[in-house]
Amino acid sequence: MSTPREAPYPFDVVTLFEPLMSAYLGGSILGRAAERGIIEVSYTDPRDFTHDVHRTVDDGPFGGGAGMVMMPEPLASAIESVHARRAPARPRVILLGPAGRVFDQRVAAEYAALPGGICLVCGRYEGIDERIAEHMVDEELSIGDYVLTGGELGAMVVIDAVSRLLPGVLGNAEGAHDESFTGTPLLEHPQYTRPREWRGHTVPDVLLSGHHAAIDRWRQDQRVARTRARRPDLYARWERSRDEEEGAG
Ligand code: 21W
Repeated sequence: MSTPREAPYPFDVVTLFEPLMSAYLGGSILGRAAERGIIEVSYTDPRDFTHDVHRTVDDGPFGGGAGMVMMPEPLASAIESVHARRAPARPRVILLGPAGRVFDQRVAAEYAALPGGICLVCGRYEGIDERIAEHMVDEELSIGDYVLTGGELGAMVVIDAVSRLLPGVLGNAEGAHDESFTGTPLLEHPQYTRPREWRGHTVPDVLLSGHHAAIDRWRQDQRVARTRARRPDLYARWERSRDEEEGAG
């Protein structure tokens, strides 16, 4: 998965809305991971790099049109201050935006393995000046085909998905090992807990049988059937990788 590290995994976030993000990321499992020194999330506000009394970070678009565009200089200075603070490490600079490569579990694993961590740049308003994307950013990343009001939710999605891949973030050492989208891309089997009968609905008998081989077989059948029914795209990928394995072996 990812190599063990002695220093915390460094996340940097360039955002106008630190309170919004730290309220979420400071709680729950990620807050505990930060307290335990497994991750470190630092925030940089482009507004701190303005020089006018209004601390202006946006302006209307050249060529006309509705909405505001984030100006290049405050963003550039914010990104440069991250590099200065992290040097000699070189975090990958990732711009969150709807036109980027689409985030998935493979991208999360790729980021988790980066020794220098990642710097997530969030835009607000109608986006940012294109020259930042061209000259200050290593790659652009989308979290899916829908339109948000800014990059902060995207950055939080990335931090959450990357963090849970780091050793020690989840309770057990095995952690994220056996789940959907890692290894064979199948969905998970259904799971049940007590009571055995809830409002007249029972738990599948095989799960109460104590027959572990039968349980494993049932779970695998469920994963295949559910993936075929709900995610034909993933099912096709799984069939291909299975056929390739058979061809090679
Ligand atoms: C929405 C930024 C629309 C830019 C004409 C030319 C981050 C996001 C975002 C946003 C535009 C992500 C324009 C999936 C998302 C994000 C705000 C483009 C400007 N008009 N993943 N250019 N979807 N969204 N419009 O929206 O920042 S990750």
